[in-house]
Amino acid sequence: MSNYHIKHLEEYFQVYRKSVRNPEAFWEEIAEEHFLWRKKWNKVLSWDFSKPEVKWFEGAQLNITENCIDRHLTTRGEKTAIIFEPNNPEEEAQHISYYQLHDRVCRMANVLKEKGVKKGDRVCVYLPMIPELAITILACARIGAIHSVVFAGFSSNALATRINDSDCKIIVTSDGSFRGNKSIDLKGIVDKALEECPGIENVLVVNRTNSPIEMKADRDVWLQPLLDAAYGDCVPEIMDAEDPLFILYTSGSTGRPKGMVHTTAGYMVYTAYTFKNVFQYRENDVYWCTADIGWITGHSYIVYGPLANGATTVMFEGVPSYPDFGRFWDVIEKHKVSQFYTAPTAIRALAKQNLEYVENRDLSSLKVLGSVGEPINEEAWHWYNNNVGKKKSPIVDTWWQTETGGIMITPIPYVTPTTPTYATLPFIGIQPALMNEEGNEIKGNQVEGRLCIKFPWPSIARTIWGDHDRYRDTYFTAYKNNYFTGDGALRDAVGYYRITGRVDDVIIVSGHNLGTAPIEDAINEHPAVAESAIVGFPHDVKGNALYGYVILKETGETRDRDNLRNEINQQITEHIGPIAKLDKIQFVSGLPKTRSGKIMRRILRKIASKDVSNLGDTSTLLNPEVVDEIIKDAL
Ligand code: 6R9
Repeated sequence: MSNYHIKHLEEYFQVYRKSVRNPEAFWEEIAEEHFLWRKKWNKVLSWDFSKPEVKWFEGAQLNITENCIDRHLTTRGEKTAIIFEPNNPEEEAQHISYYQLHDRVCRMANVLKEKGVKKGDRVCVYLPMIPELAITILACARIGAIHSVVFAGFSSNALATRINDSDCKIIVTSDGSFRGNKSIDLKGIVDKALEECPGIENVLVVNRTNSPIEMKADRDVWLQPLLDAAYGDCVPEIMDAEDPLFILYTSGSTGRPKGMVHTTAGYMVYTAYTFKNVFQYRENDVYWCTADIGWITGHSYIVYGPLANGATTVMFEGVPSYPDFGRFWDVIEKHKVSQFYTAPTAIRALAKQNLEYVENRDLSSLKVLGSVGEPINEEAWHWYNNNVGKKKSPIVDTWWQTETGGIMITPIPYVTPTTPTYATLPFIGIQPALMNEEGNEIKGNQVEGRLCIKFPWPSIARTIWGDHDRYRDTYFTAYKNNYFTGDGALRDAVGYYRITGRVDDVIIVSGHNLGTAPIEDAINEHPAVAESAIVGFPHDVKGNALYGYVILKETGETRDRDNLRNEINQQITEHIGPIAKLDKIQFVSGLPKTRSGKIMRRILRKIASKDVSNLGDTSTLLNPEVVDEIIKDAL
């Protein structure tokens, strides 16, 4: 068990040094000791960031579900793998043991096979946070199919784009989903999306809400009867280390979403090892991550990381405000949660509520608190620390990305002293670098720059599905021989990192990454709109909210401005989903542009955040006069 569980700061530094001096020896030892392989690797790592190409554990064979399920059956068969906490607290929670998980995953795997799904095929999964979601992705992994989960809050347009981008032939969905006191017609969204997706041959439907839906003959079928009839064992497909495990889409600076491809062995090793250390997980702890499996956090730290460690992981279907703002604390008390991992936006929303919601619950089971998705501000950090952790549970502020697969910069609880707003130190094996605008590394402490990673780690995404050039251009071109994260960061006097935010055209709203381009494209489709630009501005719950500047066509448009605003937001909801709606929409006659025609977002950002004292030099703009007009009418 050497090096697997880090227990004090000196050990962290020791293991860290070892991991960067000889990464191959380090990761080989972790891989040897803690996982089940059908065949060992010939080479631990080969890489070249200029191509870019990264391969870990080449030549090895395995199936990740044997590591996440089968190997626990002898020692932990009766242990609860997944606790399902339904949206409605009156509905009973489900405890799914490792035995039961094995049975359910195998049945689902057999159903997929019967529907013709083979190794390497892409399976789209559009499900709410119900056990079938975890079971379906594990079933894909069982048979070597590549899952592509689409967050069930995305619109039919966004779903269709993702289905077509990766050529999925089958989709698993449900009749509807429960969110607080609402129920959402998921199947209706799927039906609409599929009008644009000729490649989909089969739709498997989970019955969750019992709402009336249409079932298209020869295409749609209810899942449960198939599961009941299926055999409860399924021989795992033996996969190569670098076979793709899944595709997960993330927003970029340009219109099309990027289908990040993660492969099998490295992803497994890194998510399992980080899970164990970042949450200091011990046998019999109950771990709860509130993310949705539609995001990377759910993939790595609800499903794969915890299950690879034989942990008990909670899946929560609901929302923090239903039936009231005490729900999170109820769930912690009810299931005696030891590690709780959530997002700053949720913390800020809960911190606004009456303190009684937290104070009246028994939260004494908690040992570790986590934060992820965006920078956590000082106020939220202290509220979390004082009221949830009672100053006894360390907060791990974990920085990472869809592209990195696992946690990259983070404290290790009870090991790394924490400082509010600092993600602190690189995790074992991670070699960050800060770069200046000229593309050179800034050495030493008390410096600020663009955050890059110098050396590959096992769970780095290997490509963008179908577009390796875009992968190279987005991540490996700005800083030679480095992976560029898109974030800015500073390193303080003791070497702690603080993430300062995105330096590209991605805005993080309530922890969701949103690219400006797809939202602007959606707005511009409105018949009255000529052009638009959106920027983020500070929001006390969402972190950032969206501010849109919209130029209308000169058609003598006389419609009520508020109606137009609603229509524009409706347009965004249809194209992307309600998460991308604008909080403020200002109609303008022009947008500040450089002489080369690039919108000066820096100026628009300042106006949106009501900070117009220092706009910098605007005289070089193509149309400086428009700036005064925008300031005068700002919302
Ligand atoms: C895991 C996840 C990635 C972007 C990332 C950064 C921001 C995530 C953060 C954080 C500051 C943290 N981010 N964690 N910023 N502190 N602890 O969120 O992946 O959805 O791909 O977002 O989120 O800007 O680049 P993803």
